Amino acid sequence: MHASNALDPQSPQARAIYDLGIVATIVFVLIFVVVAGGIVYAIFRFRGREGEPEPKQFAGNEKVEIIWTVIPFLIVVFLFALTLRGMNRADPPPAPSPDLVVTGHQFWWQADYPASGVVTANEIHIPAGKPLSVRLDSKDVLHEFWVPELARKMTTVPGQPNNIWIQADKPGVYLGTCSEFCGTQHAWMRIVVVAEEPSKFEAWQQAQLQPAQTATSDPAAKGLALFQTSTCMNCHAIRGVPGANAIVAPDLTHVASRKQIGAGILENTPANMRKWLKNPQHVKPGVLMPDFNFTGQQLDELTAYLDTLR
Ligand code: HEC
Ligand SMILES: [Cu+2]
Repeated sequence: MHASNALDPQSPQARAIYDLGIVATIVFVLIFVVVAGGIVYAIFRFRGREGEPEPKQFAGNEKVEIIWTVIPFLIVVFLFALTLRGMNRADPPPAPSPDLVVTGHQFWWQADYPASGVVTANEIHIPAGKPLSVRLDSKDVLHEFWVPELARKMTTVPGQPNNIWIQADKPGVYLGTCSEFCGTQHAWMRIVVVAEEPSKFEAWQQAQLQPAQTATSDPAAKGLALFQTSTCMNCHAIRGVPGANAIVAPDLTHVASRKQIGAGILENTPANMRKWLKNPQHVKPGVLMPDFNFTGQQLDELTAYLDTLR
């Protein structure tokens, strides 16, 4: 996983935006050079010199005025046409039903795959080479979904879904982020996009569809009991655990299969999971998950249980 780079497009959609940006930049630089160059030339060529007569004075020049109206007009028309083409490539109309629904929450992303029924958080998998129609929504405030290498950025508006297309030319891991200030932990609202071969993607979907296995031996079984009795179920779902179906917070059915905890703030290791459970407010101040003051033993049990959710 590397830092995201808007200047390194990895999909036809992102490339359309990048190409438009490059052409526009070239045009702007040329205009700057011509205008600034003309000024600099005139300053030196026509500077007042000792003993020289006053230059000829005149007002209005039809020829020059037509030229400096027509040329900028043509430039604007040219950029307008390129922009329309770019918009058409980067942002075609959405599919009738989305392949993926991404919902912003303070401060994490929910991901639903309507066709298969997969529900996950903060890490989406996509088949490489295939464009996916993504519907973007929000549960609370405005967020903005942006994976610079794969797609345009798009605001998520509560109750007013927007759509984008996302695609990756080749397998890889791409990083995205919330790019509209949405509260204290806005900067830690990352999304990981894992693009993989279609067969691997299919296998991932099948694995995600499995309900969680019930922990039967300690300490994980004790951890499961703690999960069921510590109000976790008010916010989190774990398919396979009776009553655990809230979606106020990330679905934990396969939390151990994800790369990160807390939308990017920690790498997902058992040690970091324990740290998170010990004190989420310390790890991610202002996060919408309370501290529980668990004992060391309880933390070990919960960590052991969550580690079974692969
Ligand atoms: C009041 C709601 C609430 C309760 C209760 C709650 N959580 Fe959370 N939890 C959240 C939210 C919100 C997040 C996402 C935080 C973020 O990334 O901004 C979260 C994140 C997590 C994560 C990280 C998931 C991920 O994919 O990054 C784990 C693990 C977790 N909670 C476990 C628990 C456990 C175990 C309990 C019970 C002891 C619990 N939570 C109780 C709201 C809650
Ligand atoms: Cu946000």
